Amino acid sequence: MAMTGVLRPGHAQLRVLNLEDGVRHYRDIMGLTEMTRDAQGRVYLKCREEVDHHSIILREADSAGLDFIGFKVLDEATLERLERDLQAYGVETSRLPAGEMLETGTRVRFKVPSGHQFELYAQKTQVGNGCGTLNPTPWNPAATHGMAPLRFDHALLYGPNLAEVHKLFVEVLGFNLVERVLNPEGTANLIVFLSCSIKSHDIAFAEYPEPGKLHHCSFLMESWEDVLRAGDIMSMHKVPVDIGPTRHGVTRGRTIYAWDPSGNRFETFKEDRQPYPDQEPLTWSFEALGEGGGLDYIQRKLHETFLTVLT
Ligand code: M3P
Ligand code: FE
Repeated sequence: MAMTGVLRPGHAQLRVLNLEDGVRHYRDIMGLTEMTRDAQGRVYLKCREEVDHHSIILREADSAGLDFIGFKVLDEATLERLERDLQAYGVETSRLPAGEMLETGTRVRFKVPSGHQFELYAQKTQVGNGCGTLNPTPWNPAATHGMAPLRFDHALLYGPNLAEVHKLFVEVLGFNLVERVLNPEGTANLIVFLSCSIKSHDIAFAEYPEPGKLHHCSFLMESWEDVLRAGDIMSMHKVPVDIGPTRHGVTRGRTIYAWDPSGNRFETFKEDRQPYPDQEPLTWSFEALGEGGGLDYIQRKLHETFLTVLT
């Protein structure tokens, strides 16, 4: 086993303005499975290939956006080590007890300089993907409905202090830079795509004055055909679409950006690269983000919503 440390984004808690509208979107239209609700009224949903208990948690609130993202780490010893490493680096951490989030062990919570809350955890009840573990089926018909994303894949977050956040993820959490977009002056990064695996990104950050903003949560689709089919379903249900279907030049992902009923942007996405950590990072100029097809490789334009519409 070569993957140690931080394994992957395991959950995101989203704020929605109306809980049942949110549930209709994520459960009935996107096709996640509702797993449970807790005493606070939060709804836990699972993507079909996630083997742990849940991928997305919805919390009703007066403003939309992201409460936090949780990364799963290898084991309890890794959790304790990373907690110590964060503290030694000067990051304040706190512990949420096992069970505060249902079916989930102790979480180590911390805020990064962009204003976003993250947490690390080592344990979440493994419920499986319904395919079995002995002579498994390739997919689970009972869990394959709606857009049928495989898993919660990554998020793009906007906030200040990009260089500090980038450094923390690389030096403490063991991520590597896969791609970046430079600012208009070419003097610093505007967006960084960071991976703790061989995905094109497990998390991405963009420089932005206001802290703690969500650009999108992304859901991995099985195929490009499934991205287009998700687009059909968006249209059938009048889900407002932002960009696509198209390809991002940056990361090469094939994509649609659209909005949930609270205005949180989500992405249906087919991964298209496998950047091992020995590969040199790819750099895009700010002009190339638009005209060079970084954002939209097919239309080659910088859609204005990309830089401005956030929750
Ligand atoms: C994604 C993705 C840009 C591309 C964004 C890419 C900033 O959202 O998931 O690959 O141009
Ligand atoms: Fe994305």
